[in-house]
Amino acid sequence: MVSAEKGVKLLDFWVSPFGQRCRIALAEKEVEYEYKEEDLSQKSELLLKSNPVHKKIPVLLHDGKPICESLIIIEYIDEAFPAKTHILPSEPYARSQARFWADFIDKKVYDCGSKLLKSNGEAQEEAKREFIGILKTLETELGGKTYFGGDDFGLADIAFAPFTSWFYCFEAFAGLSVEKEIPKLAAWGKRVMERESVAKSLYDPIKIYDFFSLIRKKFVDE
Ligand code: GS8
Repeated sequence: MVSAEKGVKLLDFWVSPFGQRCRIALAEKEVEYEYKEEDLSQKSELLLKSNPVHKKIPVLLHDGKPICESLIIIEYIDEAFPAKTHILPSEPYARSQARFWADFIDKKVYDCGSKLLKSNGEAQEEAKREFIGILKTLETELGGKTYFGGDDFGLADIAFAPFTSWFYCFEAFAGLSVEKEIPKLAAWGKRVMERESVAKSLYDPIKIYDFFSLIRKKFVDE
């Protein structure tokens, strides 16, 4: 265990998939840290000072030094905290592939998944078609492997894992059953939830459903 005195702090917001990625990485590396929940409608001075460019969570503070952007934070955690487990593989080609898929997930999943949950009617149908395509691409990459990188849980798994707790919402709000349409990805989702690092970093899908119900009241005419 890395001791808390090392001064690791995470500025976060409970439902953020980006923050959850960092929580999973910290748990994988067994790093103790102080969790600080941010009110995004009234950001703290510490958040504004630590991420003056984007003003977003998550921010990892290590001995007072800020690191921003979830995928960069994960790589930092992997490099800065020695442990038995490595999030990125050591072989350069395998590292490049882990980064490629984490980047694909980063560019595609949040935006299209949010669109799907914040729309109705034709706009939602269009988002659904696009989203199924994105998930099928991921399923093809996964193939018969246990994790995206093969036998070891890694960067792309951490990048996507938080979205497994959105699967229930996809079905409830958009009639998309990941289990039926993209079964291998659904099975991967169950597998990653068996890891303690993932299970303790995510919230019950019903809590996520309640959160998106409020969001939909604001954004969607039903
Ligand atoms: C995204 C962080 C983000 O969107 C990352 O860390 O990977 N690319 C970044 N953070 C959101 C909360 S999650 O929806 C945020 O902090 N929003 C506050 C704002 O936009 O004012």
